[in-house]
Amino acid sequence: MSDSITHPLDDPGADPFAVAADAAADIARLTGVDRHDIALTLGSGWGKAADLIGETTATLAATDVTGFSAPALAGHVGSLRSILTSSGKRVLVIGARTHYYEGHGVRRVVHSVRTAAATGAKTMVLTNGAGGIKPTWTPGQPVLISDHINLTGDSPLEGATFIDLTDLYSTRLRDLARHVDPSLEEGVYCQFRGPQYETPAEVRMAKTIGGHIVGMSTTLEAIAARESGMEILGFSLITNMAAGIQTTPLSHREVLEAGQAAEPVISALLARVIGQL
Ligand code: 8IG
Repeated sequence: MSDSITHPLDDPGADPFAVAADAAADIARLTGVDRHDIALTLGSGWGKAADLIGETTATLAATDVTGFSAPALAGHVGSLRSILTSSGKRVLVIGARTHYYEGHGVRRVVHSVRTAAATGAKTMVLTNGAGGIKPTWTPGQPVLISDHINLTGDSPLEGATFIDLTDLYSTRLRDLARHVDPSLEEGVYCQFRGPQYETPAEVRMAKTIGGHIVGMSTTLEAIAARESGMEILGFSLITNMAAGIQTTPLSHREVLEAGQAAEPVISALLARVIGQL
């Protein structure tokens, strides 16, 4: 990659937390907001939520913030927004996710989470679009993430950093989300490396080992968020039934369309949940 030579996280001697602190200083300077309370990463299908959370006081190009990369994919928005809620909370909305499958390394995948922590955020809300394994689920349905299985074989933790992952997806925050919408179901999220979707056999494996949702993000970010001491809430939008659960081939277009159709409903839900945090 042409930018990899100068990317601050690609220097093996760099301290990723120092780079995150620099990014947080950029955000404070460019937004005029010294500290944020909540961070929200918007995955596919969730993009409209930002408009409903509160008043946007600043919008930044992710590329103006230290260590952030340009978005790899159309449909993924490369911006950061600072939002003021009606209850006076400051929300940092991250519309620029770096995926593990982009191959830039896990430091770049979790940089936004470490930056969010460095801005002061105590709560990390992670959203994504994903495939559903539970046969009762339908495309367009939002579900809470109750736990995860990290199948990337990688970790954002460096060295002998033994981090407890009990109650990683906070029971307290899930209860709060269900208070807003009692019909919310939940499941275990399996992160595959991607970018190919799973084979039907891989989906059967995920089901056998206790998974309900298949996706290509979130678990590495959640681990980094826990390492940084944040409380985590995770949502998946089921945009498609996982391969083999649905009998027709998966297409990226279908995934985007399911996301677009569900967007107003799930965005309103997310905004209401954030209003309760
Ligand atoms: I949207 O079916 C979306 N993202 N791994 N599998 C995986 N990621 C996804 C899927 C899916 N749908």
